[in-house]
Amino acid sequence: MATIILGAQWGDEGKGKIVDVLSDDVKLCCRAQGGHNAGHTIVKDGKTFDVHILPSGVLSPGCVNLIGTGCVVYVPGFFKEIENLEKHGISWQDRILISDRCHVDLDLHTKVDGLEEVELGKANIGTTGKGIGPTYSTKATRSGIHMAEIFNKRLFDEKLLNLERGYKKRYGDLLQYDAAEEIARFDVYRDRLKPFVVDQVPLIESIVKGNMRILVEGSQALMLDIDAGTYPYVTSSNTGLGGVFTGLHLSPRSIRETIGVVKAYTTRVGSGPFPSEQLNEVGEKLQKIGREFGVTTGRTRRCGWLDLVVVKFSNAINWYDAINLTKLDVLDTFDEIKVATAYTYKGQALPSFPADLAVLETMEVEYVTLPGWKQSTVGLKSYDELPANARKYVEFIEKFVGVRIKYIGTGPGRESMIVR
Ligand code: 2SA
Ligand code: GDP
Ligand code: MG
Repeated sequence: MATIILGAQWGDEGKGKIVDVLSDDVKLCCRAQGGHNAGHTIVKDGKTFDVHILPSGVLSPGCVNLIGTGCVVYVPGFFKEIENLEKHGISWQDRILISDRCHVDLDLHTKVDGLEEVELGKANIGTTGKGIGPTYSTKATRSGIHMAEIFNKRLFDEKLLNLERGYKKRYGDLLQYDAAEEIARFDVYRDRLKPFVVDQVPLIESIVKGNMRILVEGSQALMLDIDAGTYPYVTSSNTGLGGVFTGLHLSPRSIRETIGVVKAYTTRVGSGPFPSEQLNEVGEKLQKIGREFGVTTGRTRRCGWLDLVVVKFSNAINWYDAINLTKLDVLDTFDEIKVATAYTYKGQALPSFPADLAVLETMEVEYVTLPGWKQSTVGLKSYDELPANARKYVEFIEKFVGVRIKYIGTGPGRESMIVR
């Protein structure tokens, strides 16, 4: 049976931490979508560890980790992460698998990602520059290369050169790319990759039929979902519940629990609408205390109050059984805490998060103000220890969204967690 962990806002809610905590007891931890654009941080025994394409279950010794079919894989980045595990003395042998149906994110895609952003000018998406959009694009136009094809050199080389030819037609000399160099690198990767690449279909089937536990780690978050998010300011995969089924071929009947990860305030990295953004000292304070920097790119994350319209919207799509509220401790020093509870447009309350960017730009956001608790919650492990106003904050969210808050984060370390 599968436990599914999904980001409920614009990402970086702290998915890595809960996945690490829960992966102690599971047989298989899987990523279903995205690529090395993701940055998931785990703090264990005081040491900080970031993963990008590897699932966060990799730090749990008994857990096998699968990069599922719906993911895109940048092979040099994959090996760099393996080397990082070795550097930290983490054993990984026989515990890391890649689906043979994953699409390959080439250096060529990375270059094209950069060119597309330049082409968009001021309207750029603010991508991570990791080639994610172009790789999903070539997958959809059926010109991409999937993992299994790496092992047929003639086919791989031919497809890569075809892709290069197509992009050259579009970008001419703006595309500075050395196909021969990338081909030569794959000549080396070919043998190194072989032991990692598997057919995930019988693997998932045997784990589900054997009644073993699976943990699914979402990357990015619902508001960056290509269908449900703030399009076009989204990533190129289905980051919501749907992506789990297409990316892993799991049956909906095998879901045990879906957990939405909600940061106690909101952040967003990259361009696009952000109704509760605070371009003032509140935003700066959240950014500073919360150490809100991109794990993959180092970019400063935009910050604002918790937006419950967003959380309700993501719950309407992902159907959370429980919420993990993270980074509650970051709010410890605020006198008052605001929470966005409604949007109004032309004097009318909007029923849900709107699709139209023009509406998002001009609508008004309504807030409820709650008293702060002005007391440290850092490292607290039991709900009763929380100050009364912190409990009121938690219960306000719970009641508004209608989902039980089962886990509460009170610090980056895996031990700083309240389980209710
Ligand atoms: P892309 O590169 O095509 O997926 O970018 C499209 C949008 O998706 C956003 N995106 C992310 N948002 C939050 N966190 C992500 N991972 C890194 C992190 C981000 C970083 O954990 O901090 O280091 O900058 C992530 N990955 C993609 C992206 O910002 C675009 O808005
Ligand atoms: P992810 O992409 O959802 O896995 O989240 P990131 O790792 O990109 O960003 C979350 C950041 O918050 C990381 O630096 C975590 O170590 C940190 N973090 C997670 N939970 C908590 C918490 O409850 N309190 C504090 N202070 N930090 C946390
Ligand atoms: Mg992240």
